[in-house]
Amino acid sequence: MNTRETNAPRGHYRICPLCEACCGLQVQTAGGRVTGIRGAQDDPFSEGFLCPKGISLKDLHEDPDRLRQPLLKRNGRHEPVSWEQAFEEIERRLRPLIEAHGPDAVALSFGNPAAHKVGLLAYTPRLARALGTRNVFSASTLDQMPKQLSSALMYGHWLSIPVPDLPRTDLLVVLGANPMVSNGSLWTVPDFRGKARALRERGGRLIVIDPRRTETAAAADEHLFIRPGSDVWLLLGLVHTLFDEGLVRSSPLDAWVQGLEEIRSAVTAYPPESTALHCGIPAPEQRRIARLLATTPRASLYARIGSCTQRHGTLNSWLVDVVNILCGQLDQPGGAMFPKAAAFAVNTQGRPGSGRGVSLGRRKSRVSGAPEVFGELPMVCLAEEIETPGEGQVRALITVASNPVLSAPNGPRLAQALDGLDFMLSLDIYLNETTRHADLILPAPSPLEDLHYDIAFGQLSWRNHARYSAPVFERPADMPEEWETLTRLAALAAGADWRQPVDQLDTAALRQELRHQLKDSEGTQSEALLAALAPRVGPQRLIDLALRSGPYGDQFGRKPDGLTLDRVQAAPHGIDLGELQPRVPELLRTPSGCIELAPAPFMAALGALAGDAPPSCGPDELLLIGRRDTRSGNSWMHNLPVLAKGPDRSALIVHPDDAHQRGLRDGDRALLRNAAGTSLEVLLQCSDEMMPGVASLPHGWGHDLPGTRLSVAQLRPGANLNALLDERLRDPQSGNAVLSGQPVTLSALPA
Ligand SMILES: Nc1nc2c(c(=O)[nH]1)N[C@H]1C(S)=C(S)[C@@H](COP(=O)(O)OP(=O)(O)OC[C@H]3O[C@@H](n4cnc5c(=O)[nH]c(N)nc54)[C@H](O)[C@@H]3O)O[C@H]1N2
Ligand SMILES: Nc1nc2c(c(=O)[nH]1)N[C@H]1C(S)=C(S)[C@@H](COP(=O)(O)OP(=O)(O)OC[C@H]3O[C@@H](n4cnc5c(=O)[nH]c(N)nc54)[C@H](O)[C@@H]3O)O[C@H]1N2
Ligand code: SF4
Ligand SMILES: [Mo]
Repeated sequence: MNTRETNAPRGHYRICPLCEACCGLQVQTAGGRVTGIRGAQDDPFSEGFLCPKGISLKDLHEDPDRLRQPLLKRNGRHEPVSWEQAFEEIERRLRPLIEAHGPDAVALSFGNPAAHKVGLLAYTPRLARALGTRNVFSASTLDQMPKQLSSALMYGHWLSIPVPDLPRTDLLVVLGANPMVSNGSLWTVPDFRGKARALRERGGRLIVIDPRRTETAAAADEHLFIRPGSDVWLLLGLVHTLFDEGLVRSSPLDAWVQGLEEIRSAVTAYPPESTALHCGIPAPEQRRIARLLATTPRASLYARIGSCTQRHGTLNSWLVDVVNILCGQLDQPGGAMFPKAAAFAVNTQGRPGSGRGVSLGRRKSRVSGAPEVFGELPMVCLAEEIETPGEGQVRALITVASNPVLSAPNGPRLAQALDGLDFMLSLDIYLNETTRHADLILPAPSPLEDLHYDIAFGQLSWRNHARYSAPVFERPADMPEEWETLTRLAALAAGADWRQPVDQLDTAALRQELRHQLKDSEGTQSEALLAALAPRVGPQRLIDLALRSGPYGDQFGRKPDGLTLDRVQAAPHGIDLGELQPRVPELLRTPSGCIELAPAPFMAALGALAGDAPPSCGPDELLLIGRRDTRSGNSWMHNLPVLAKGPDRSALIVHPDDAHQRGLRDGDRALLRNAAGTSLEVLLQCSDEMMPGVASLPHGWGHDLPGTRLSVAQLRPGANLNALLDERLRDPQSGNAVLSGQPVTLSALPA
């Protein structure tokens, strides 16, 4: 570690780990404290942008509630213990469980921040392998698993996800996303607002389709309401129109696309005139959007979480790409393009142009038979796997940066299930709604004490780049880095000696991985690589390896001008690798070497759609959807004063007519109830930004549970949306949770 806090004022470059935008920040420090945080103007990727959450890194660093020591639960109370005691406790409690009940008795739950930290993302797979459990759960199945599945079947890898080439496009249609607030998702695009403004200034158009007139919609040329959970019908209407009106456009991609005729015949049953009845968007509007997408020279359709968290999330994710392909916009400048990450992208590894594709249907979850996808089970199955006795029952849980009590549907059921565990361990920085159930909590350094290189989001970036940031502050002497904690845990889980020096454990694990990946039975190649990477260890060694062997890398000397970690570190704001370039067929990893436009599982699901209808509700009910706020990040940033101040952001928004019908007014407190009779008290906000019949409530609130240590968040706890959502509703193909369009009733509070 080469950074030291000094008393003199100093500027540090830090990549923000708080959302997918990955902004470069300029952190000013003096006397060991943060004195200011700005956007780094010289960052070629984020160009000075930041949002209020970036500024909150100071509050996060200083938050007295942020854990600095392991906490062990004794007689119902969490008390600080040493790291040594903590690991002894894990050894005492976890090993016997594994020995008695086998590896599946331990479940893992990985949360959102685990995707944003190299020490977590690179090391959680090692923990999973060391445990050998099949019970792996993550936030992916509350989020983007449908898109991963559709990308895997279409292009051969689950992270081959096209993103709009916004700087060069003339038309962007946004479906079920609010990038003005979320700052982009499955699309790393700092300053979406500025880029969207530039699009409009050069004569381009932005169209938003959403049950709420969002912040993005308010800044767009057009907004169309869509009924929650009905996107598949709109998308089928668009595809139908493209064939029906002869709008399918040829492109350089045609030679690589397979399945066009299957799609053509499958959509004949879905003219916009009939899909309009389901999605609520009149047929002429659907036809107009299809024409615009097909005839605008450079255009793309982008869809995100609103389109994924539905019963037909996988079909939606697939059809979005089908539209872009039929319009000749995939892989074209100004259309939907595939980034080429400098490191860690599987779609830059192996033989270009074809691959093994993916295997599906390998197994099902024990209790409700939900699908395993990419080695994971749906998060909505976690509670039942803990509760249901029998062979393979989950008896211990390790959460890593995961707060499913607030973030997963039917959180209250899960909270109860957690109390039935024999052992629960949380790697987390707060004593919160989930970790209060843990027997032991292991904290982490603050983001300002941590180095950063983004493993995941280079693969989804608006522009290719390689950026690294060093820790701003040195971490406290007794605080291990997260990769060290995970390395020791993996050793412990595998029955090895976790007291060995952590560097040795890390090297042994990497040696094993290299030998496996390189099919290097003699070990000569692996040893040569390890020698070339020395003396680095930990994440730095993995980053150097990934950069050097990556598509821009120095190939360990074979391309002397190529990237190494030294080179990236030497560039004060990272290295710009230019605008996105066409990547088909090089990117493809399907067995056929083609883009699969009509994968068999999707065609079968489409066949089964006949006679289906979107979520509906009774005359007294509303359909509930979610929302995000600029000053909030999922379930865990409500304890940071700079974000928590100002108006209450946890309100339920409904159309004024829906409120009046129930005798309610803006600012009232009201009762929101689901079909099972669970109810929440909510603050009401009335606005015609809502589609009538639809109510919007943000997730991640409900900080009034006992046993937590969140002194700021507790002051304005908000209500937990997920307490109302039914965890049995899923996308059958990906197992993803259905978070949009569940019916609720709204009424005045009882006197
Ligand atoms: N400030 C802030 N930024 C965040 C986060 C945060 O909590 N706060 N969370 C981060 C995370 S983890 C993610 S995954 C991303 C998500 O990024 P986005 O996908 O942009 O997230 P949302 O803002 O929730 O936008 C989803 C939109 O879908 C709409 N919607 C709901 N139901 C439906 C439907 O049935 N059909 C259609 N078409 N639309 C629907 C909602 O009204 C909402 O506007 O944001 C990330 N960024
Ligand atoms: N109804 C509804 N539910 C949703 C959504 C929705 O739109 N609607 N969105 C879903 C989506 S997209 C997502 S991604 C999930 C997110 O839900 P989760 O995956 O549960 O993630 P967070 O809510 O961000 O909680 C993060 C946890 O990590 C901890 N943490 C923060 N930083 C660190 C760190 O540096 N190290 C460690 N070890 N821990 C840390 C926090 O204290 C917290 O416990 O929520 C999902 N839930
Ligand atoms: S948009 Fe905000 S939270 Fe996201 S990376 Fe940038 S500064 Fe951080
Ligand atoms: Mo997410």
